[in-house]
This record gives sequence, C-alpha cells and structure tokens, in this order.
Amino acid sequence: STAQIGVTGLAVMGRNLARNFARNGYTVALHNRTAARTHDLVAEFGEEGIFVPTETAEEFVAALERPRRLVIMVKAGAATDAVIGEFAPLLEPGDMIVDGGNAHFADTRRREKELREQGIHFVGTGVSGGEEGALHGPSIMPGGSVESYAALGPMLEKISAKAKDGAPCVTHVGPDGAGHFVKMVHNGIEYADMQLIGEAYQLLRDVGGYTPAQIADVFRTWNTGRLDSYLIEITAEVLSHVDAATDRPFVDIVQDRAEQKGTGRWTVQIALDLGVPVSGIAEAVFARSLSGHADLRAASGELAGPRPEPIADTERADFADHVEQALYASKIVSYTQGFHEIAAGSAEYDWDIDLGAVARIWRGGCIIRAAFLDRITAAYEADPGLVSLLSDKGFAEEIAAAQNDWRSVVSTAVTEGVPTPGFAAALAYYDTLRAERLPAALTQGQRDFFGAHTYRRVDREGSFHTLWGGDRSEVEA
Ligand code: NBP
Repeated sequence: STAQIGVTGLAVMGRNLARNFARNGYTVALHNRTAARTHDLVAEFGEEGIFVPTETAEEFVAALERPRRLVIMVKAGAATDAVIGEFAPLLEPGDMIVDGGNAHFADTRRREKELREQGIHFVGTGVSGGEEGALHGPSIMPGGSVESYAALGPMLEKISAKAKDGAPCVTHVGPDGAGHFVKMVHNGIEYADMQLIGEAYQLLRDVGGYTPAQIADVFRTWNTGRLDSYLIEITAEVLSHVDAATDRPFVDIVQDRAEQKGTGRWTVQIALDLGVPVSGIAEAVFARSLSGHADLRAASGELAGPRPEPIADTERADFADHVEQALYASKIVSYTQGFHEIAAGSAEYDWDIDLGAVARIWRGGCIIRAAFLDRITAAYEADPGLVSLLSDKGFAEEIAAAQNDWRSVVSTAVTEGVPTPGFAAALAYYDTLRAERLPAALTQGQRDFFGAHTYRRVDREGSFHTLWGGDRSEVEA
C-alpha cells in the first residue's frame, strides 16, 4: 500500500484528475470498471508521475495508504451507488470516499449518512472546469466532515486552480451535501451567464447589425473590462470561428437547439422548494428548453410581430455600450439570486457556508471564473451578514449607473421583437425590489375573496377576512 490517493472512473474527468494528482507528486492508484482505460492511461501518461494500476476492487483498496483516500469519478446517479456498494465493504473506519461526479446534493446527503454509520467519511465534491480544468487545476467544492478536509484539503489545494493572487480555488464548503449544492448553483449561474451573453450577441447582431466576427471583437474589448471572464473569452473564440466546410460563421451552421444535462434544472427545482426567486436562472433553463421545442417553433413564420431592423452604422458603438451595461447589470442580478439560493440552502441544512469563500474559489478553474468574483468576495468580507448582493453599496451604485441603458436595451428588444428573457427578468427582479407597493396586495385580496385565505393590514396587527359574499364587513380571522 503505497498510493496516497486512488481514482476509480477513468473517463475524461477521472483520467485528468488522476494525472493532475500524479503531476503534483502524489502516488495515484488507478481503477476503472473496464480495465482497458486503466492500462491506456498508464501507457499514454505513465511518464507523468507514479501510478499504481489495479484491476479489481480488492487490489485497488489494498494499494491505498491508510486512512484511504478514494476518489470516484463515474457517471452520476446509479453508477455512483454501484461503485460505493462495491468499495464500501472493503474499507475501514476513517477511510474517505470522495465523489467528484455531478451528484444531486440530496443523494450526497443520503450517501454521507449511510457511510458515516460505517465510520467512513463521504466527501461529496463539486469539481468545475471540464476536462482541461481537471488536468490543469479545477475549482473544487468539497463537502463532508471537518476531519476529512484536514486529510484531503492540502492535496486538493495542490491540484486546484490558483486565482490571480495565488490563492487555491478550494475550501471546505460545509458538511454532507454542501459541496454538491454549491456546485449545482454554480452551474445554474453558468446557465444564466450563458443566456445573458447569448442575448447580448443576438441584440448586437439583429439590432446592432454587426457580423459574428465583429461581435467577437466587441466581446474581446468587453473582456478587458469589468466583464473579464472565461465565458466572455470563449464566446469571442466561438463567434470568430469559421466553418471550414461552408466558409460560413460557425455559429450559423450549428442548430439552434440548446441541450442540458440537468444541474441548471436542479438549481431551479431546489430554489422553488426553498422559496428563493431565481428568475434569471429559471429563464435561462426555460430558454434552452424552448429552443429545443421544434414543434412549438414550427409556426415561427406565421406568428406576427416585428422583424428587427439594424440601426444606423453611426449608432452602433453606442448601442454596444448600452448592451454591455445591460449585460453587466443582469449579471449582478443573477449572481444575487444564486447567492441567495446558497444562503437559503445553508440555512435549511445547517451548513454555515461562507458566501465570500464560495466567490473566492470560483475565481479560477471553473466555468464562471471572472474578475467580478473578487468584488463579491469583498462585499461578503465587508459584511458577512449581507442580505443580498444588491444591498452592497458598490453593486447598488453600479446598477444605478447602468440602469438607464439597461432599460433602453430591454425596451428596444421588446419593440424590435428580439427575445431577451434574461435581461428582462433581471430588470423585473430589480424593479420588484425597488417598488414601494406591489400588486401582491391585490393578490391577497383575490385570495381572500375566492378562498377566505385572509390578509394582513398595513395599519393593524392580526389576520383579517372580508365577508365578500355578505355585507363586505371585515372580521378578525
Ligand atoms: P462519464 O460521466 O461519461 O462516466 C464514465 C465513467 O463512469 C467510466 O469510467 C465508466 O466506466 C464509469 N461507469 C459507468 Br458509466 N457506469 C458504471 C458502473 N455501473 N460501475 C462502475 N463504473 C461505471 O465520465 P466523465 O465525463 O469523465 O464524468 C465523470 C463525472 O464527472 C460525472 O459525474 C460528471 O457529471 C462529472 N463532471 C464532468 C464534467 C465534464 O466536463 N465532463 C465536469 C464536471 C463534472 P467504463 O469505462 O467501464 O464504462
């Protein structure tokens, strides 16, 4: 038993994670259901470090130093349970199973509880950054016990991405499912970021009259400012790519039906359960879903409405500036909503998550990495009890400065018939928070009328009901 860590599940993610541990000097035991993958890894990358290839579960477990650290990197769901079922009986108290797959946090809570009864630490861990991240340094979001982090933390810090200030992009997020919960919301925010970028692109194209290559340049410029982020950077790459077969912009030869694997949908489902309004993330999930409904979109030519007319060349640059403001303001709102969901999950499950630390470990390695995250960390450091990112003075001022352009972009989109559910939902959220009075009062009246659901008054304590079917006098409920 010589290996400090073992990885089972050697598809793209597991293989690169195993290589990352080995490149950082750790001896890595390898295992995969189909042994060929194990041998391929050693044949191709054996030079990179010290690997201990194994074929059976028994060999794999025997190869690990105690307490054992075993990383599972298999397809999330039933495969994870199958692998746990195979290895857990071979482990001893104090050993650690790290699940780096995209598990649902409720599954992680169940698994953690079951394994805790056997004395095994189960460390549900979000890993973001795709296959490149897994190899060169991902953002890592581990849950599980404090003891397990003491044993695993230094290794994870070594293989993780480093932010620009050198800080490792990993922290102990909290007990049991906290890590996978935070990874889920990360992905929800990623959906929202992508949708907002998509809307900016469509507006620049249909209203701004820019070509995809010109839009790539606009994005490159934005990427030198406050929108500096991985997603803006790769968007410019995708938009400037030309299809070799047709010589057309790549973005024009791809079918416009977005797919999804489910973490964005979970973010919205859980937000509904927790009562957290994540309208921007929800619109992003719905936008992907609607794009895929070929049946509903079949009538596109028959549905009446404006066809956008590009503006004059002389107005383009100003319009692009306004779109940048709309994108930035909407982005602040979607992060506000995502962090609200993390705070609510943390309260519900007693995780005590440090929101500033979450923003800090997203600064490198992960898909939503962005200069902007430094600002979020600073906001939570200045006030750990911050109710909402929009309560931070800095963000509130930036939104205030952006809002005229934001409003004009949304109204242009509406007038020209360009769908911008992300920009519009974010603005509606902001205006809802600003409103002195909401029609929720009317909703309460309607509910009382048809269902005697009662209401509260602005001027007196207590619950009241109006006798709508009788003399309309008010009774205390
Ligand atoms: P996949 O999600 O495609 O899973 C393939 C691996 O699962 C193979 O090693 C396969 O073994 C193994 N496996 C399956 Br399928 N069923 C199994 C079973 N019943 N028993 C044992 N092993 C089984 O791999 P991936 O794309 O590398 O992703 C791994 C995990 O990381 C997933 O949970 C994914 O959601 C997560 N993740 C992926 C990314 C990404 O960018 N791809 C990013 C972040 C997280 P075999 O070789 O024998 O078929």
